[in-house]
Amino acid sequence: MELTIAGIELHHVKKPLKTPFKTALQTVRERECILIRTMDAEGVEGYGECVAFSTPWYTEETIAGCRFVLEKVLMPLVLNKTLTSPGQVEELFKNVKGNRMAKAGIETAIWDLFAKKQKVPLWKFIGGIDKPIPAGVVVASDEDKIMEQVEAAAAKGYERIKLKVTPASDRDLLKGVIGRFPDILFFADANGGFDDEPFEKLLAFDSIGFALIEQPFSEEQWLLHARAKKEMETPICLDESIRSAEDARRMIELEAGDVIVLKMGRLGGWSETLKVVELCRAHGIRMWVGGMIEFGVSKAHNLALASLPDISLPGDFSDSDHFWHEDVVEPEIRVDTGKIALRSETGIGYNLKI
Ligand code: OSB
Ligand code: MG
Repeated sequence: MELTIAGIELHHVKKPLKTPFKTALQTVRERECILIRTMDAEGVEGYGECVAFSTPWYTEETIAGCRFVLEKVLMPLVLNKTLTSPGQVEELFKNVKGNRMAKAGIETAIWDLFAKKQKVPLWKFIGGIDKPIPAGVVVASDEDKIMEQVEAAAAKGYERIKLKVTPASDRDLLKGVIGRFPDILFFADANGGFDDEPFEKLLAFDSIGFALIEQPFSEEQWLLHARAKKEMETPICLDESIRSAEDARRMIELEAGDVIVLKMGRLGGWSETLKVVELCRAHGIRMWVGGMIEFGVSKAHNLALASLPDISLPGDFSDSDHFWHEDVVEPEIRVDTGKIALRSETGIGYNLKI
């Protein structure tokens, strides 16, 4: 098959979160993104979402910087090009350093376009299997609201709940929450918050009952993560550190982690993400699909990724109405008894409302 990228449109979106989202690094109150619509010469459309934040607190990129890179650098590299596979986009972008979230916005849109041209759902196009995707939600609030938010999430049927933690978190409170819901899998996410603390502070989180702890130290702290893996029973999961398949290889070589969170924005798109999946499969590393307070386009791509048989842990998959009064896709993403059904429509299976 062959198609020509005839057009690319960028749509800026900014929406308030229903409730502030507190991490060790930042409290997010409103979210911007750039939605990307690409079309081929016959008018078939593919959708992507650039998931950089307004400021560089999670990765170096920003929405303002991404707009520049998209318009001035990346769009000219793909416009009017004829492609035979979406894997070629990576090659067109190879002389552009970094800027993975900007690249992923266009690259994922082109994967959607190819799946639609072939008239198959994206999950099928990438070799996934049709299964209900287990939903997972993140509780990122003040400590006095954790119990009530976990209760609400449990009532909605979420099988997995991720709690944001900092060195100052009340460990007895966390233990109490986890002990109260024995059927729910609890993850901890530190977003690098343990960097400036004595190592023992982290060790004190080992016996709380978390199924894993995500990114205790910041992205470049490979040696500290290797020490954590050696000294702790709780599996160490890397998020921010994994920006490429090379980073995943390094984690495996250095024994710096047990589990990887896949995020297509952070990895630059589908091609690099599928390389990480292959590497983890070969080395028996467990994986799950992470979120970044995303809108429906990105979530739809993430759902397709989670359909791969190698993804063994529940990801960050919440209902559209968890973060948003109104999502950008039609229909909205719905959790039903703890699961999200894959769509049988072609491509990502959701339409853009704009
Ligand atoms: O570290 O996983 C993270 C949100 C923004 C940036 C980074 C992270 C997160 C989350 C939210 O934890 C996950 C979600 O969107 O459900
Ligand atoms: Mg994380």
